[in-house]
Amino acid sequence: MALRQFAKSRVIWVTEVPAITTFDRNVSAAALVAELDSNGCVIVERHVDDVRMQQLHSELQPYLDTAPLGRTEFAGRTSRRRNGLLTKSETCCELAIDPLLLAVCDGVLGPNCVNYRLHVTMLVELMPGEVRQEIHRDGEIYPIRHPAPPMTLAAFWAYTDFTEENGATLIAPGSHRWPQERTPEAHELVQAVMPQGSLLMYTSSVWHGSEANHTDAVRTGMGLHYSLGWLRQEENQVLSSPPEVARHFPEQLQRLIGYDFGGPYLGFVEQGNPIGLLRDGDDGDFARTEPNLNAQRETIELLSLRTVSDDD
Ligand SMILES: O=C(O)CCC(=O)C(=O)O
Repeated sequence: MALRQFAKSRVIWVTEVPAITTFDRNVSAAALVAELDSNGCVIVERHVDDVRMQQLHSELQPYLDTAPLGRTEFAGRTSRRRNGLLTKSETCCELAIDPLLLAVCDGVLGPNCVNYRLHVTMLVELMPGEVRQEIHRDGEIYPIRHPAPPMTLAAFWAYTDFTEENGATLIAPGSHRWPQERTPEAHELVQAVMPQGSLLMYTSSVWHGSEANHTDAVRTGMGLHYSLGWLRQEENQVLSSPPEVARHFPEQLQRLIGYDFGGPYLGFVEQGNPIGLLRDGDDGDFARTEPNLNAQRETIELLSLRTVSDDD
């Protein structure tokens, strides 16, 4: 609610209509970071062209067509899902290191970690008749009260068109600033309606979930989400892409999935930096961290977690 004064004697309350701001593909990373900070969510329309989307479909669709139906209410009993997308699609590997997206990660996650990670890769296909998903916050997987600084950045790509009727994701704009206990009312949820190739982004405290699919066609989204480098990733990326697979990825992607330190000392293997596992004849320097990581860590403001005794 916002207080608006139109004349000295006349004060009325106006309900702000929640909305997701949509930009075209020429938008700057800075504008997206600012929008995510103020509204918690944003759309870049048609970020990827039809040719690239066709390529993505030809690589991934066979896996989706053979996926089992979901076995929980959350996964959707009339939905099909696939994970481990990097091993299934070269185009997906390219999108995971999309320069605009990583520049947004720099701005959103960068202030709270020295390295961020690829958190999860997923295809979510809502089949005709699927019902509304439980509205949730992605940050719920960590035992941290909301609102919290962004722990994850969801990049949810429209693999098909997202329409009101076919189950476009429901989002509560601005909910990244709501207290832990506040859940969205019906009028606070809006759908991320967007054409194929568009990119919806939202941060970890934002309430969201898929809407019901009332059409005869599927609605498919592709999630490539990112997380702070010192948090456990949702999908075990290095088991999903073991060294013999990951050695064929671009180095930036290798590091992003976990073949790198996640911060000073975080994630070393015996010879030091795990990137060495992907290089022939690299037996490393046995360093358990890198001086630049220690220096970068010093520049990051400390987060404080509330404890029960803080409430006393
Ligand atoms: O499919 C969607 O629109 C959202 C899915 C989602 O948020 C999830 O499964 O965690």
